[in-house]
Amino acid sequence: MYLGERAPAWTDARPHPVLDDFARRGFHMFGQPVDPAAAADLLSALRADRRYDDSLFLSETEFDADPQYRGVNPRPGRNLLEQFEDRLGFVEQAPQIVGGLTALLGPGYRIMDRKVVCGVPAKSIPPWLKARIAGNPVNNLGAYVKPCNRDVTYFYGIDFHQDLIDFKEREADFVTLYVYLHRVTRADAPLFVLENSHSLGASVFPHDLTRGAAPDSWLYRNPPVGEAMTRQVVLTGDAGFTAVWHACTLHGTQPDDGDEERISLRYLFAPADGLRGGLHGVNQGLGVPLSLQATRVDLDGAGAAAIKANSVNKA
Ligand SMILES: O=C(O)CCC(=O)C(=O)O
Repeated sequence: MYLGERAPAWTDARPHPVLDDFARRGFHMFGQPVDPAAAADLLSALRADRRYDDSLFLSETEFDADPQYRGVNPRPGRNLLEQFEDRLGFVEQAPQIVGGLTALLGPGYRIMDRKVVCGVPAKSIPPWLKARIAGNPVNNLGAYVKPCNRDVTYFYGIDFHQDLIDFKEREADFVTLYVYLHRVTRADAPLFVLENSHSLGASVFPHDLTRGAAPDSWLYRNPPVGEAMTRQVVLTGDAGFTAVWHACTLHGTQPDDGDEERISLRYLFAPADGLRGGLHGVNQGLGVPLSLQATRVDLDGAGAAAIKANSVNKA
């Protein structure tokens, strides 16, 4: 049962930069990275576990014999990060992260999900697959990797979307935290975030985005709520760089053109049952709908892409 509307408010009288950023921008970049040495250690262990190359993938014949588009992401019991739970304190106990998440969600917030996300470089994608997925808005490659590799989420870019996309009928009461385990440059499929896009609330994917006249600007329309001119911010950073965003903030990635895969950690955090944190105040201030009956219209009945369109690749 969802208790959000009846939950008692937890308030911390002290302002916190993460709340100010959430209200104004819809995301926050932590000024202090999480421990880069611990990030590098975890990265080495993850890279020792497998090769992030074309050996990840099914052959075209194997895929066509039984295409599976759903249930191909990590889940409890099939999640590579479960092997490394005792090495995640550098993120989960980092004072700046605990402070920011407590300001947003209140004390006792919980992990809804945590997993490894890999941006697969172009050279690792088999040619048959590259041809099939060209121009798709969501290139989550879970359908095409061998079942034993589905303990990680693999992307070859994903168009601007809200993380609410995976949660129909749920309010945007949770946040996403993203941690880079190594240096991420413009060539390594960094996250593109559209500043202030959360202000139009919940919106069905794919989104109505047109390039603006100003560099890096996008006109974002979400009728009947309204429209906003937003600015794209590219999240490049060193090992340990961490950012957190609102579930209605549009973000995406381009295909990885770098020589190496990008390996990151992705968390979802929610308030403890019955509590509301500063995010609730931010959401009240937005004054727009924050949940959807249906979150996307880009898939066919089997879960395969039914449209070819992509904005972030034009960014
Ligand atoms: O890491 C990526 O390439 C995209 C990740 C993303 O946007 C997401 O997981 O919501």
